[in-house]
Amino acid sequence: MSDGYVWFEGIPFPLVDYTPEHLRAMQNFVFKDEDVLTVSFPKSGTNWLIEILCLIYSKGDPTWVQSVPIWERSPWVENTRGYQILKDKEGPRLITSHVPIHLFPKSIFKSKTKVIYLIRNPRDILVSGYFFWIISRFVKRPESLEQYFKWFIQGHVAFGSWFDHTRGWMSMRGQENVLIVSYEELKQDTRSAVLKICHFLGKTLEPEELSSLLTHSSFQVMKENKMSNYTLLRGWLIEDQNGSLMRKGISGDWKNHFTVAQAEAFDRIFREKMADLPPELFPWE
Ligand code: PPS
Repeated sequence: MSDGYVWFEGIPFPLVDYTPEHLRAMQNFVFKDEDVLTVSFPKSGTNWLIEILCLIYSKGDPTWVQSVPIWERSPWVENTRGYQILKDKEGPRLITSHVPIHLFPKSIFKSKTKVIYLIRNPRDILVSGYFFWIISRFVKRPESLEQYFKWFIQGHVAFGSWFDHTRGWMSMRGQENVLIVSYEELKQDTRSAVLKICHFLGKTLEPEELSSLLTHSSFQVMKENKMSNYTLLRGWLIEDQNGSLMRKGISGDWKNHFTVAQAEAFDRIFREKMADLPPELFPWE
């Protein structure tokens, strides 16, 4: 442990619930064909997607999302608590991860596990991360957005470089068991994005089930749901007594926080690092 992170294979991980020993053991986790894996870089809207998946599996019935903490419904394979839950779980499992592809359990590449990779404008991820880490206790806390901007560009933030993470997981696009979903499409037309996810999972919802799903996964309802908004972790992982995962829930908030110079620098770096990927993969301005 050093520098406000647990380092493993050159990647910074959060301090709480992560150890190098566990991260090494996690690499032998065995995925089953019937599992559904959500993968994302932190602050991409992961918990929103988990809530949607839970409501697809409960056919819009909110009982599950209102009674079980979100991190137990779709545990993170890379943290010790999540792993404990997952290893004893029978039947199809919802599983979550932020781990970069090169450190991920290799069993994923041999299984038919359905993988959803969630992307979001990295500028919004940066801003969302900054405002969350300054109220949290489990990753290195930045002193200013300017400082966090530099760390983010260097990849010295939890789970490493967004650019490497995205390039790595995007290499699986086009495979039958892989779906790419963006925060922006979820925001723009949640219903259509949910139907796309249902189709990928081979699930159907009756109109009233879909309508209930849309209500219970909305920002306002999730913000009030203590099983999903992380307020249960206040005093432990979240220091601020008013702190919540649910901050603004919008696209484009970076425009309220980046200076013109930062916006230009980010554009330049994005172009350099992502030049060989088709621009249509990234549906944001
Ligand atoms: S984490 O801690 O990495 O798992 O965070 P993650 O869940 O990936 O991302 C948190 C951001 O997602 C927003 N969010 C939502 N937006 C819209 N609708 C819904 N229902 C929703 N649920 C979560 C949350 O507000 C964080 O984004 P910001 O920009 O900070 O508001």
